[in-house]
Amino acid sequence: MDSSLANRIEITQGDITKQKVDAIVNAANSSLLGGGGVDGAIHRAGGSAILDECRAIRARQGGCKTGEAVITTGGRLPATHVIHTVGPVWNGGQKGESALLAACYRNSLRLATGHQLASVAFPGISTGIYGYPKQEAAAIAVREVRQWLAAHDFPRTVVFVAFDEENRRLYEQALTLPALFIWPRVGLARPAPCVG
Ligand code: AR6
Repeated sequence: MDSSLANRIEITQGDITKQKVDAIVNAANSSLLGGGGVDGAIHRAGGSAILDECRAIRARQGGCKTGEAVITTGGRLPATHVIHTVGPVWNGGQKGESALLAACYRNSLRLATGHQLASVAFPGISTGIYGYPKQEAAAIAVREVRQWLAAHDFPRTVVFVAFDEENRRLYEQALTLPALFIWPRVGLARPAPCVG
């Protein structure tokens, strides 16, 4: 990786609600009204100011579609903002999941750039309740962040927050792979069967 880019990407293990960054990204659902997993943890730690702004966004635009993102205050969190993005539910990999997951990262980063936020922390969008395979999700996250940072000055730094040891390893692995490499799973031509 380009060394200046490498300096702008970090991996940390732990609870994203504790991150002192300009924005943490929430793995939300399209209602924007909260839920379990990291979404529940963010709303609990950040308090009602986040939900109030989510409700106002719902009133304006009717929630948030899969792959899109919206931004609110961080409320009581150490982070000043929360970027809420809605990841795809894993459905076998043939339902456009990878493009939607990539869009989550790009649209979240677009908001960070637009607000000139210096630092953004991402959890593994879709890799919990939504069931996205973690290795592929980490590769997509790393690819999208690299591409975005290479083309934009903001955010200066992106932190991948791994909730556990396994996820931390997967991010480390994805960062050591050549840019644009995504583990093959589906859609590859299979060798022709041997006949006769
Ligand atoms: N800090 C960092 N990562 C976390 C934390 C935390 N505090 N808690 C969980 N993770 P998930 P999804 C990791 O299920 O799959 C909600 O109900 C977790 O280990 O939170 O996108 C929403 O409302 C996993 O790797 O999000 C939606 O309905 C990753 O965060 C739905 O779940 C994402 O897991 C979204 O499902």
